[in-house]
Amino acid sequence: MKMTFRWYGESDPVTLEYIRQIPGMDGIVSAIYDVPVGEVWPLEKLQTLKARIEGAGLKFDVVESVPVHEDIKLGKPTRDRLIANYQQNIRNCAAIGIKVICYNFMPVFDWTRTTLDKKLPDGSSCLAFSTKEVEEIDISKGISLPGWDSSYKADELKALLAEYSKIDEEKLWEHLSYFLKAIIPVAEEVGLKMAIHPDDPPRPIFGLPRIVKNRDDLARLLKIVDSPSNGLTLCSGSLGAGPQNNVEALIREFGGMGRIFFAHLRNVKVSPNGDFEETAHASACGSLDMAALVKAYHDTGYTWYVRPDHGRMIWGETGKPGYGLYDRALGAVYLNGLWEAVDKFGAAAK
Ligand SMILES: [Mn+2]
Repeated sequence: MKMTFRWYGESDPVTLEYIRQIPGMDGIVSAIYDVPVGEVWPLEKLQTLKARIEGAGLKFDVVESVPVHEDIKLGKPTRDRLIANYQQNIRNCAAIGIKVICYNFMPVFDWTRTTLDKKLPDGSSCLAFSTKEVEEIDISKGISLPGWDSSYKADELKALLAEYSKIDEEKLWEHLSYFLKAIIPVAEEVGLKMAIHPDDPPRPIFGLPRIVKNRDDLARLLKIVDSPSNGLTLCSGSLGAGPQNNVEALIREFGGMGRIFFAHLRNVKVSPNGDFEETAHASACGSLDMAALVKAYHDTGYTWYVRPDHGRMIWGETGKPGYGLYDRALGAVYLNGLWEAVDKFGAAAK
């Protein structure tokens, strides 16, 4: 297991120099943020980013994410040009030594929360999701969701949602298959792993289809192109927010197949009605048994990348919700501690 930390580039208030001081931190997960979705990331930009990260004493092996253009998800005629660009992005990433690309196939909305600063009893704040609040949103009037800084104007969003009204789950699967069949051979050729991030939360929202939300979806996806380059980002917080998902079993099944290349390890406190909040990483703070998850990775011989996922805002820190320094650093150290304990004593204890 290699510990990494997400960094949003030079505008990120959390500096590489601080990240380097987290004990056991090995690498940075980042992306090119100033190229429009669907276009090619110039090699020079990737080289500059890599040099900056390595100059700070960290590795740059994982890109999160190369976003997938909506036209690809919608299966529009323009998709072939956009897929060719995506193929070129895979080649460019491989050319600078990237080993894993994380991406997702969620229509329109990426991760969705209803609040970014839910106050917890200890005075910290976290991201949270309320099913009732989401159900009350009338999308015909436009959507303003916290943290969702879309470049769409209200009428553009309306048009996009209208296009998706013709796309059901099976159609979206067709479009994902078309995409995978085009990009996985390229990833294979350049020796890079594609790792899809599950839907967050793992259920349809606003009537939009979501197809990467449970065990059967993950198994189906891996079979579409049965290649060692077609793999998963297993996000415990995203999948764990679905009562249908046993995250430990998913790690054992898909990790056992050697198809998990990136692990997002965070805890989440789930209510029976589907509401959830993002807690501190420790098992005692949420619904997931983090020690059992780490042990499952260890048992499957996991050698790939891991990162703490979102953290709370603590100790008066301000900044990008979910992506402060302190709580994620605590998460990284905790996860490294669990790994060391399992590594040294896990086998004997079993
Ligand atoms: Mn995640």
